[in-house]
Amino acid sequence: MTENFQESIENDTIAAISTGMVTAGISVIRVSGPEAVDVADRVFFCGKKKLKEQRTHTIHHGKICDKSGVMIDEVLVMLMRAPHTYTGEDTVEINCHGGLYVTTRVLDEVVQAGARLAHPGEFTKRAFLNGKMDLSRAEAVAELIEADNERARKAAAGQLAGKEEVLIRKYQEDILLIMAFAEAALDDPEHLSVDDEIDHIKAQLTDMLEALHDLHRTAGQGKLIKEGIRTVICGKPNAGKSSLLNRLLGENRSIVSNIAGTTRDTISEKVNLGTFTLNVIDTAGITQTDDPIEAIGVERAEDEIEKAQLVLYVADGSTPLDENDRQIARQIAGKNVICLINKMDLKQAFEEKDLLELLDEEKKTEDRVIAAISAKSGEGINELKKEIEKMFFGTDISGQDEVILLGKRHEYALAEAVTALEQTITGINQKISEEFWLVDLKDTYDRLGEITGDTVGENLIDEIFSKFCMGK
Ligand SMILES: Nc1nc2c(ncn2[C@@H]2O[C@H](COP(=O)(O)OP(=O)(O)OP(=O)(O)O)[C@@H](O)[C@H]2O)c(=O)[nH]1
Ligand SMILES: [Mg+2]
Repeated sequence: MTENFQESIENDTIAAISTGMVTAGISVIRVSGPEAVDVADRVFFCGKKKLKEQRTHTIHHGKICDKSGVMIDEVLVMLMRAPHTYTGEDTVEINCHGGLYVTTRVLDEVVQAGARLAHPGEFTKRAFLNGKMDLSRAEAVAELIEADNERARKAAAGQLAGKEEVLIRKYQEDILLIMAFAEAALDDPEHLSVDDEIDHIKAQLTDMLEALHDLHRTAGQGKLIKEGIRTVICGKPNAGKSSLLNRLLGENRSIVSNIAGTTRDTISEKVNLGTFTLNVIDTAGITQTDDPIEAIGVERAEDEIEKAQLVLYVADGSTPLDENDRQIARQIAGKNVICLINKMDLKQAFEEKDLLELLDEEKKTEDRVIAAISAKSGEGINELKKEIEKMFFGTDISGQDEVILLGKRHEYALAEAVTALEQTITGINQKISEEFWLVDLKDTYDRLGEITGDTVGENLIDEIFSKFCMGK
């Protein structure tokens, strides 16, 4: 439980730069701990005013000075007293000017005045240890900072708002009630009987198992949202693959030319499409070739198709389908494919049904869509984004409401909870004595507790917070 760690809270005052280490208009230096206000009073001057005598949650204008009284910067200071602060401790935030040097100088003064430099994630760790948030919400802070698309932000914000915690604690509560009843029945067999309630208990646990399975399945989505969809752009030479990458990126990253075989090696880029992210690999055109270098490129393209979660097959709409397209159709069989008929701005040399026929002659692709685009003009690109979103997430962003597991730790803990719950139900089905299946049920409870942080060890807590950024 959180209380187990209470004695291990280091009772000193910590400080760090909470804004990024880049030159900016303003930087924030956060100071937290029992001495935070005294430390600030040693470096902050505003006439005769002492922060110690001021009300909580007030802002003060003044200057930070060194020991000899020379001004280092003109600042705004936010005074926030425990317990209504992020860490649950007395906190002072100094808004100074955002030059790297001046910010570091202000931090130096704060440290010389008695604060210790904070470790990465130490403010949030204190928030957790002081019971301001459960572990799932504390981790959501890091997820939110790292989020690079709207789906990731939304999932992290939901977790920060406690959506996952509330859900997990609800299951824990249900388990606790069953355990309490079973244990009461063991103590008082004359008046209470588990056997009388066993069908009801089993039904309840079976429903819970289904819900936990569903929740566990969201981890796949979480991974896609966080890490991006591994996407390969393939097609025959000159089809417009590199033009498509450039169009998606909004910049000329990959060399485009009318010479077939321009792209020789694979090129990887992270493409942020607003609501989700693609990890796109542009490849060499697939063709039969005697050129040994081009052949290596083709081999790499084929390897990338194997590993891809999404294949964007670019067909050149201005030239007839040929043997190269047939070879590609074989390569992409069984994958999630979006077939793009590119160069829709030019006279078309074949129709959509011709491409469908070609694909169907080869093995059927898992899930495929055909769309016309022009990588050159950008026509059809928005529709392409929508198709990808539909293929991987089912709905647009407004439909993303459920809790989505972010992070392996949550996924593993939940998988173990599912296993323990399955064992509980198996035990009940086998009519073993409740003392035995109660052990598995308690295990389910504990595994769920790993997500909220109720049942994790101190080492794990340290490990989790050490991955946070400095100043958070
Ligand atoms: N009209 C028109 N031309 C396009 C379009 N897309 C690409 N092109 C042109 O087609 C040629 C080949 O484009 P690339 O993007 O280099 O094609 P690629 O598939 O990467 O070619 P390789 O790397 O050689 O395999 C260039 O001259 C592009 O300007 C399009 O939508 N319309
Ligand atoms: Mg190319």
